[in-house]
Amino acid sequence: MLFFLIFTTLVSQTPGTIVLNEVMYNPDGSTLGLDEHMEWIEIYNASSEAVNLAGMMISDGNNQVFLSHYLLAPDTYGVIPANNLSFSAAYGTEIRLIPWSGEWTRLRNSTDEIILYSENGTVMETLRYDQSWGVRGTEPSTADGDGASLERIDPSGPNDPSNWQPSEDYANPTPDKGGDAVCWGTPGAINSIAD
Ligand SMILES: [Ca+2]
Ligand SMILES: [Ca+2]
Ligand SMILES: [Ca+2]
Repeated sequence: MLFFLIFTTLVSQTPGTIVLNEVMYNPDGSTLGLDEHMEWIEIYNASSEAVNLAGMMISDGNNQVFLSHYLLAPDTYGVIPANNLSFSAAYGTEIRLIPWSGEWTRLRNSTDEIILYSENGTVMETLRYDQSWGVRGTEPSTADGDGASLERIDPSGPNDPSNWQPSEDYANPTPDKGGDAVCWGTPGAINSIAD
């Protein structure tokens, strides 16, 4: 078991193995809740073996979120929520949540940076999202406070608006109390716009 853990840690935390895959930077306040409670980040293990997340870190250059020991299986999605209780109350308790410590890297509703570090401090990737990602014509992006998350289309593709777009699960809406369609992204599951 010890050998297994060391092995997976040493060989797997290289760029492209664990990737940023979905971001809820501006949750719909009327159906989901406040940003400080309801933001979340989804990561994906794109490699062919389990990866121990211990020591990995997510930062925006200010706050630091340290991932705790967790073996993320290959081809599996894990969610890092701003607040576990709020997340589970909204999405249920079946979704894989990654334990973490530190201070939540508040995701600005305009533009912000999300940097993923390996356990030895190597930058694995940087996502610099913008509220303009997903804008169609004069309509604001549905990821910018209208319920959708920002999803990565191809986990191995670039971190730019060609590869990140609002989630599109409006086709199977769960209505809110007022009967309006609600789409809160796909935390813990394959993205709705995945290739
Ligand atoms: Ca936010
Ligand atoms: Ca921030
Ligand atoms: Ca997802």
